[in-house]
Amino acid sequence: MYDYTQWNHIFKLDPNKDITDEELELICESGTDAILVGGTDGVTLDDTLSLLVRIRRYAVPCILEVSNLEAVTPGYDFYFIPTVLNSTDPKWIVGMHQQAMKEFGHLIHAEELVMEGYCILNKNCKAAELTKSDTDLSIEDIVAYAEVAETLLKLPIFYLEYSGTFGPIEVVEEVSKVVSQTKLFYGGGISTQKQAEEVSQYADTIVVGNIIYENLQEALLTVKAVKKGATK
Ligand code: 1GP
Repeated sequence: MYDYTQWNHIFKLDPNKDITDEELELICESGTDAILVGGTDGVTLDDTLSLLVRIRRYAVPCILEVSNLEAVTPGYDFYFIPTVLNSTDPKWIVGMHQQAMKEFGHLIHAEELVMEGYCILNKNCKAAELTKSDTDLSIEDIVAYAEVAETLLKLPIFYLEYSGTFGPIEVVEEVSKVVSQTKLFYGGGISTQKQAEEVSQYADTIVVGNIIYENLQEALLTVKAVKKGATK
């Protein structure tokens, strides 16, 4: 089984967006540590299944980030389960999880499940709207959520989510000071090698999404940035 705690770079593919075979090959063979399949809306079973089959042509680990239960299929290496710590609706914190356990608990292999404590901070992103996240937070507020993840809930992952925008580096820096057992994931607006290098100083793992579909060559350079940093 793969050790996700050692991953520094992840490409996030949206099953609701098109990617050609040639582009997918470049992504899968880029040296990234894993491919995370996930999106906020329009995610269907057909799409998560067909992307899984296409990614499986390559040796890279492949994870499904579960955002709706209808689109879950066996065969992924891990299932990352988000809980949105700063949601104002309990459904996104534990509600859907409880429903999932009730329905599918008997089918689940616990060792394949990894809980991600999300803190969604771009108020204009779809995920923030959907989950009714409270994004009006100070650095101290955000750091305290990280401490909840690390100290109280002992979550494996704390995910700073700025989806679609590049977040303030001082937030990543301050959060990095309070997590150690919990891995710090950062995602949002990484679109250059320089941004990837900057965030990687503090985050254990960077997640690169949109730029794959906007500028593939820049996306590929983010892997180089992280891997270069790792050998320093
Ligand atoms: C989205 O955190 C990821 O869930 C990556 O964000 O798409 O902005 O790169 P971007």
